[in-house]
Amino acid sequence: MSERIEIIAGDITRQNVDAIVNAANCSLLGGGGVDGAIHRAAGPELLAECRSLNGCETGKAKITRGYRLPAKFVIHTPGPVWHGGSRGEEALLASCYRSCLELASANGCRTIDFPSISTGVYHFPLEKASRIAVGVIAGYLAEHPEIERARMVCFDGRTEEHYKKALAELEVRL
Ligand code: AR6
Repeated sequence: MSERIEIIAGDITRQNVDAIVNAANCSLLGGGGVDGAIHRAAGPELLAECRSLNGCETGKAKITRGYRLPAKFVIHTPGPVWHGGSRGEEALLASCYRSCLELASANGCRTIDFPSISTGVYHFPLEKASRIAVGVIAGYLAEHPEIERARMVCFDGRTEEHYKKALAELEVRL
């Protein structure tokens, strides 16, 4: 299934896919980083729909329309803040990816793009985060042929390199 996973460099707000994922916070009412970029590009209707959702727990996900984005849907997931690893951060990050993929399947999405959840302001170590992300995505795709392609859209070169390495290591193990 790993040929259905791609790592690309780019801006997730520009991607023409069924769903993009937003690395949100529990309020779902916007913020900085990729969250701010998605809200700016989608327009105020996105915030209006998010207000009706009553927030979201860390590790879970909620879906909205994409409004002015090329993507049809936005799947919002609050990642864990990194506190050193003793507060269940790894399991919570895995749960973010899984919850987003489940929502994508439930809503008929065949293509989904992820940002690097939690590795910005939330300071999750990139090496660990990239292994978790590609591991969960590969496992899910193996069981779910309805998802044709999942991509990690990396905003900087360091992030892209880590995800490419994690995917290459996974392919060696498969
Ligand atoms: N496209 C793709 N990736 C992006 C983009 C973009 N347009 N912009 C930034 N990134 P962060 P977090 C990358 O901090 O760590 C927000 O305020 C960025 O370079 O956006 O999960 C929320 O409201 C990094 O690699 O998300 C929360 O409060 C990755 O996206 C909090 O930040 C994630 O960085 C969530 O923190």
